Amino acid sequence: MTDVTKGAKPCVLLIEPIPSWIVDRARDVFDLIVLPHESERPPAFLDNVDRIHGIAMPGFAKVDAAMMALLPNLEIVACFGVGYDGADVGYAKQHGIAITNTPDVLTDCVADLGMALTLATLRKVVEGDRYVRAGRWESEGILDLSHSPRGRCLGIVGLGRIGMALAKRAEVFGMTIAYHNRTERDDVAYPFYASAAALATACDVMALTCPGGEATRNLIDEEVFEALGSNGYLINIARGSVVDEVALVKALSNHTIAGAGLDVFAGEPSVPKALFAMENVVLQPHQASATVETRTAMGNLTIDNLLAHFQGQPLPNRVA
Ligand code: NAP
Ligand code: 8YV
Repeated sequence: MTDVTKGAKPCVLLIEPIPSWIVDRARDVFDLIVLPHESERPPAFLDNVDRIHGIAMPGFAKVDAAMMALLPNLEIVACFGVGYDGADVGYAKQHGIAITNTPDVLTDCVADLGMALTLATLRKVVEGDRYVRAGRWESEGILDLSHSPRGRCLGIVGLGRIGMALAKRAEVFGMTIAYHNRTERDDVAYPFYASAAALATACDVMALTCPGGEATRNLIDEEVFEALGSNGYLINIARGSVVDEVALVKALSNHTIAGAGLDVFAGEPSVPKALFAMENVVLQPHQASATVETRTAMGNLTIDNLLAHFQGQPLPNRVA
């Protein structure tokens, strides 16, 4: 392990985008190599692979086995995000590479966007904005009526930190809560459903707040959309990979479901073009945690995890 107490700054590869003031703070304490994108291989990276002991990466970046294998002295991958599905956990475990993340500090902001998407979708907030800007209010009269969240059931897939924070917000807006996890919780009274399809049958709005990765890939599929039904809505603030996107586009086009609020997509930043023309869909550029306050806290936690590692201290947020 590189020992920072002996003077030399440990060499860390930082994959962008990470806010500039966090990069500046990282530069103060690490010998920093900045990679504009995980797929790039500039000489500044390739000529220094032996020196790199740590990686700081956005939660949605891909640090796969091939990337880690390039770095013979890699000791730690610190994710700038709570989701770490972009890092190859199996390879890291096999090679004694630690993985850390940034839980808790982003929970409120992500839940806020989940609630904002729920309201925007049901209450036609973005559609209404487009309607006014296009002069249609004046030329066509009032917008079609929207729907109240009050009295509707929010079905949460992944009732963890963010799911719970979203549940609390939804209750303030008069919604009831149900959920699906792999394991039933013994500390909440919300009804539990053993599958996503069973939850979809019972709820009006389904919100996704579970991790991405192979275990949840395409968990929300055609069967779930059929069960959610023509008055049902999907809100995704988890990962694009959790949803079968082809089935989603079909369900929205055929009105199998009523609408969707989406912050995340399977092939980000590419978004299925068919969604662009749909009035009943609200789209966001994976920005649920993207406030100055939260991204600063996430950046500081990412650096704290790296520093703890290089100082031989216990890691605050080790996940593998
Ligand atoms: P968390 O506290 O670990 O909660 C995850 C929940 O998902 C747990 O309740 C877990 O319960 C459930 N879960 C795990 N695997 C599951 C599966 N295969 N099927 C069904 N449920 C499953 O994590 P968190 O801090 O709330 O974060 C959740 C996720 O939100 C992250 O992993 C990330 O992908 C996403 N996120 C997105 C953004 C964004 O910008 N849009 C920002 C932050 C986080 P069980 O273990 O009992 O299954
Ligand atoms: C960020 C996220 O968008 O925490 C996560 O899992 O997806 C988000 O907070 C991302 O990690 C920023 O790098």
